[in-house]
Amino acid sequence: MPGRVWGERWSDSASEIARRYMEVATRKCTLVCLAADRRTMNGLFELIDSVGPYIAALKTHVDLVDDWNPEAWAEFCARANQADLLIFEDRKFADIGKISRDQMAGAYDIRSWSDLVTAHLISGPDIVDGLQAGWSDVGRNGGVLLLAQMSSRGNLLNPNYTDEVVTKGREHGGVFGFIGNGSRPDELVELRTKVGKSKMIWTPGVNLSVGDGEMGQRYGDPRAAILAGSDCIIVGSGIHRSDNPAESAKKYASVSWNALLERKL
Ligand code: 5BU
Repeated sequence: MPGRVWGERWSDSASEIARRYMEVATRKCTLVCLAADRRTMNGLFELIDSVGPYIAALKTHVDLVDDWNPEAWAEFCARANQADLLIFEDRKFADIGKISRDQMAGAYDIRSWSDLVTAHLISGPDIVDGLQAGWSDVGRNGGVLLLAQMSSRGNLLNPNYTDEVVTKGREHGGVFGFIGNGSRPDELVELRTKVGKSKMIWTPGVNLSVGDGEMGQRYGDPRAAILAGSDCIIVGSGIHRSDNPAESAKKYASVSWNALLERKL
């Protein structure tokens, strides 16, 4: 069933986690990853309970929750699993391989509950092995999303850097895919050409209302991002700051899913 909508992304994918994502997305008819940027555990619980059915993945910043504690977090992850969601910690690791492996442990123990994490490739390709070792240390599988582009204005990830990241990341089995700039469909088309068909591209910087966000965040149209080659729209304030997060999530779900069906035709 997922093969019919995902085409080569499904048939050419060697990643178990990527397949899991495509299955969840197909089951729930949504290509939305919610950026759950709320700063209290109660705010997070409220959010997951209301929008869980309309999203396929949940993106966290574990270090921005004011009242974080291991018990509440375990409950939050249990609810995410019950809601059939992949858990994605947007930690943007950037250190050498060994330290990245150790950072997967520590107080937050990211390796034990994340399915996906983000990383910069600025320190070289060993970071991917370090992060994969982190998951192996606790007998789990996970996937790394490398930052090939960013949505924020003035970022330093220029086209040459993007090329290097894609060339190195494309061949690595531990790389689930790449972060692309959802606010610029033309850049995404280029990125998709470089990446090929078999790896994921996930995109922050999308919002259904026009205009840009705070502090240099840029936004683009979610449908345009999917048509340009994105496989998942990462939506934060468009959902969690709306008056009715469930209704908004439903809207993003249907826009993203319809765009995927349209892309296949
Ligand atoms: P927003 O509220 O939809 O703007 O939230 C966007 C989220 O995506 C937020 O959690 C950021 O940390 C994350 N993000 C981003 O906005 N741009 C990027 O290039 C990357 C991550 Br990588």
